Amino acid sequence: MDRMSTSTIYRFSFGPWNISEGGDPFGPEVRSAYDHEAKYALFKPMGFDGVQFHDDDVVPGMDDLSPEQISRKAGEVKGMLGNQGLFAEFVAPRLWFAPQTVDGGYTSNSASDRQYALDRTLKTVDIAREVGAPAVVLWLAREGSYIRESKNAKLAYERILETINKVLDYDKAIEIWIEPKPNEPTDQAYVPTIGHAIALAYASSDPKRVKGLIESAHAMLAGLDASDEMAFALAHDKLGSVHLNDQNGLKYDQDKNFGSANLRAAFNQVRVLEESGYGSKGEFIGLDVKAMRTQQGSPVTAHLTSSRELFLHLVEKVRTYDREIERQCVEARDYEALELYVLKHLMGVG
Ligand code: GLO
Ligand code: MG
Repeated sequence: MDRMSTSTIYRFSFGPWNISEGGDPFGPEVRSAYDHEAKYALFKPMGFDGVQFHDDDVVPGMDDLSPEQISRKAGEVKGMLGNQGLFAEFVAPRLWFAPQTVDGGYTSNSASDRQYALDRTLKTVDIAREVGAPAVVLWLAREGSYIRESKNAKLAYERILETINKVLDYDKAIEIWIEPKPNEPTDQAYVPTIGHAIALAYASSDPKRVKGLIESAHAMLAGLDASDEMAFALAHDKLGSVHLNDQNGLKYDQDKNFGSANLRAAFNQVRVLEESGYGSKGEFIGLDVKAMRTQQGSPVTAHLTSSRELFLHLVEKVRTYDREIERQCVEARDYEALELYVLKHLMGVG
């Protein structure tokens, strides 16, 4: 609590996949598709300045295109963003759809699959450069296993690090933000927490350029407190971005609206971000939320605007949180009183 920021003006981002048609593993889509590129015109009016991308959100069908075609398409998207006054926050290689990534990319047992994953990631870096994004995000979707004996875990960690170093070497400016997640789609992932991600950062050939992206729900799926995960990254100056959302217990990754399952946990995430001045160097408040399948209409965007609004209300709650009461309670080690104060403050009762 030695550095308080009370003036950060937050900038928000989301990815086009957050406006979706409501399909799930047990049923088809329930909303009509909304044209992918028409989504860019929605951002600003909704209060968002940043777009998060998968590589093939920028360049659909990129595996079948030449470097020149990829560059032309990415340039076109850059123009569309410019027309809307938007920034590309990051580009993430989608390493979980192709036949070559069935058993993971960087950690696949097949040398040709690993080569595909590296080549695809370097193309993602090219795309990031074209659209002006400062970072690639590695959500290591299938870098894990379904049975422990199927891969050599030590080798897998070495391979992930080797890939990170190759990316750092390929482009001397790009940052890598690792988005940890403990499971889903694999049974067990190799980079389940921010601690793992930051260990990889320090072991890499350019630690300053390797950071983390913390998704609230992913931390909860690991049984951890998302605000502590964020604090850990912030203490190392390694919080590249966040994916704020919520999660109702240990089940599938729900991507619920921020604060909708645990308001107090959301308050603490906002408190930690505020206290550390997150956002003052241009970092975005990224959301990764999914509309309820029951919601009608197209496009459905209420989950995004509600999560943004809730974040801003919580910023107000943090800014009006009485630090003197907190100080007195902490000094007297009266945490019962502190707890009641926090809950009443959140409820808006005196
Ligand atoms: C899935 C992840 C996913 C990533 C996105 C960007 O669980 O949260 O949505 O955030 O692919 O890397
Ligand atoms: Mg995410």
